[in-house]
Amino acid sequence: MKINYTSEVKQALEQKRPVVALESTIITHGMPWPQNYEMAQKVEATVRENGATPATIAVIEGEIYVGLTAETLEALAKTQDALKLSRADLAICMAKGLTGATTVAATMIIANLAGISVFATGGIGGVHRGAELSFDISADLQELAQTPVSVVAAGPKAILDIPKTLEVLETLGVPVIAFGQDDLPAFWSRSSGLQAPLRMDTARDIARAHEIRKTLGLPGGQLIANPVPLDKEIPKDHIDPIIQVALDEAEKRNISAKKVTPFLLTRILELTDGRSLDTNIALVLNNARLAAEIASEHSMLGQ
Ligand code: PSU
Ligand code: MN
Repeated sequence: MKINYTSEVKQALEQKRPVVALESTIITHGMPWPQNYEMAQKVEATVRENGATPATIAVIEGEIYVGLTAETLEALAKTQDALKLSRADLAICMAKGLTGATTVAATMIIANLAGISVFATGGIGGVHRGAELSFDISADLQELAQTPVSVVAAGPKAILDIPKTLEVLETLGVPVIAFGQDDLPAFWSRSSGLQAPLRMDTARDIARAHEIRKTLGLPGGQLIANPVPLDKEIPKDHIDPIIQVALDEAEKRNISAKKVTPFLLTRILELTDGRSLDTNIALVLNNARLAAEIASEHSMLGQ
């Protein structure tokens, strides 16, 4: 499999220095231009400031890229028609020579191929509200069950059914680890009102647990739920009614499948006058910081 690496990422991997994978759907489908490009650059800078090399992952004209140049990143951020690639779409996009942004699931697959153990994003996909009728459960959950990458997110997105998402992750044997607190964070809010199944307080323990899972022969990764910084959080009772308005609209307009998450994120941004975007950016940067620390611990463990 041909993978295009930036020289920076290639060198870091060869020298077993810390590398953090970053997804691209958050750029193309999660935020508007130009904030998406500014966010992507800031995330890469944050990873570097914290001692690791950033590797933003995407498919450009049918080829896999692990690490993007500033020009490619800018072009991708401006693209209107990039595909949203999950596990099911990756090979088809490549066979057709098309350009696509990778979701959490597809980014994990490529990170693993490239030998990268740690990945930072905003929020993962999960079980959608009303899934008992729509059957809408993100492929991100299955991926966490089978691909050995630790994903640092701010918890499942609050637009989801969080209790059901936790149940599915438990069934799939995925460790859901709150970082530094007992409560499970819920993306824009520091707490979902639910206790997280597991808690860890140091990057070192997270890296060690990842390696121990491998030694035990357990497939799959870990979900690290890192709470958004306090000064940027939107408390649960403030965001919940706004989410409800967006969900009602999505239902009325028959938004389904891949379009649901981008539609809800865009509507919530509008309904909060941009505050949700501010919070989204802050939490991604916070996750990039923790992911860089975890990646550094992996390097020290000699992995
Ligand atoms: N986190 C964000 N913004 C996003 C996403 C995550 O802050 O846009 C994307 C991720 O790529 C995730 C995807 O994998 O949404 C989930 O989409 P779906 O619910 O359709 O599986
Ligand atoms: Mn879905």
